[in-house]
Order: sequence, then C-alpha cells, then structure tokens
Amino acid sequence: MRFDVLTIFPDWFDGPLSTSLLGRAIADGTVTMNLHDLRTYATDKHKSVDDTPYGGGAGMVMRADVLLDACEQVWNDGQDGPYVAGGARPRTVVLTPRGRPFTQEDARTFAAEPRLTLICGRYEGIDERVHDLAATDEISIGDYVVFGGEVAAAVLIEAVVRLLPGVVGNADSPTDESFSEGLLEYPQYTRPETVRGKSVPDVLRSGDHRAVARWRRQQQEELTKRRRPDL
Ligand code: J9N
Repeated sequence: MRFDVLTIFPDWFDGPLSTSLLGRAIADGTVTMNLHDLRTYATDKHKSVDDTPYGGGAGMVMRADVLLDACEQVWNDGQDGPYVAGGARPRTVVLTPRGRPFTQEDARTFAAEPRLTLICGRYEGIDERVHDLAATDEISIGDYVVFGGEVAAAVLIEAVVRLLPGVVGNADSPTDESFSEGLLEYPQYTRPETVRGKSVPDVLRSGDHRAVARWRRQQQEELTKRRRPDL
C-alpha cells in the first residue's frame, strides 16, 4: 500500500516511520511511504504556503493553489491516466478537527485501498476549496486540537498499516475484535502471580476455559458500560 503525505514538516515523520513495526512494513515493501514537502510546490519567491484570511481574523490559512498543485502532481505520479481536482482521484484524506471522528471501521476501509493521500494542515486552517476539490474524506482523531495534522496523520497511518496482510501483530488482535463488537478489551494479566499484594483473579488460573470466557465477557460488558456507554 502506498501513502503520500503532504506536509510542511516532512522530517517530523522520521521518528514514527522508523519505529519497529511500521519501519519493518516499509523496509519489506508492504508499505511505500512518500513524504512531500509542501514548500517545494510554492510558486512565489518567498515559497509561501499560507496567507492571511479573506474577511480578516487571526492567523494564517493554507493556500489552495499550492495544496491543489501538490495533490494533482502526487496523484498523477505513477498513474496511467491523469487525475484532476474535483474529479476521479485516489482517496485523499484531510486531517482536521472538523472531520468525522476516525474509527476502526475507517481504518479497515482505508486498508483496502491501493493508495492514500494525506493532507496535513497547519496554521488556522486550510482554504475551503481544498476540502471541496481535493478531499474525499475529512477525518478528526478526536475532540481536541493539536498544532498540526502530522500527528493525526501518524495515528491514521499506524491504525491502517497494522491491518495490512503480513504486518506483524495484525492477525486477529483481541483489541480489533472487541472494537468490532462495540466492547472494550477485558483485563489482562501475566506473571508474577502476585505484585505489591495484588493477585491475579483465581478464575484465570482455574484451567476452566468456559469460566474464563464467561468472566472476560462480563468484564468487557461492565467496563464498557462504565467508561464508554456510547459504544
Ligand atoms: N482531531 C484533530 C485534528 C487536529 C488538527 S489537524 C491540523 C491542525 C490541527 N487537531 N485535532
């Protein structure tokens, strides 16, 4: 699967992309990661990617011409026919606090795509015409605000890559299964049996597999009701 990330901070991704499991997926060719520095698509002598907002107000807005040029060139790279803004294009995600909340279901949908273009915003926002013409999806990683879309893109990339076939740790993770069922994961324990006076629940050491399954399901239901009644 191919990712194209449009960002003014391509170096920001050095850390996240070199960590073990994601780094291995890139090294073995399961994932191709192309980082594109938005500044290289700027056309004026100051290489500006942002400008003041029409109508006034604080902060800067990312320019539509620069972002759309970058998208069109990136979309068409390695393709037979040309893609155009507003028409047929590879799935293109803008990371923004006003997007729909990212879910495990989105991660599964994106993991089925051959390629994904991610637009990382900075400043106070992105010219609306980028949302209109380039974005197929607008995604939020949660109801809080961070400085830029880079950290949000990294979250999306990790969630998607770990679902790709052949990526270590992807197979039948209990966390994925519990999310599909709308339940939180049950509590896990390992050795030692007692830590700081706190022991592992007896049922987990009973050898009674049906009792273990019953206990885990009951824990999942209680935890979900208490912490995430919305699920
Ligand atoms: N969920 C979410 C996205 C953001 C962004 S994207 C670009 C700046 C801030 N904050 N929170």
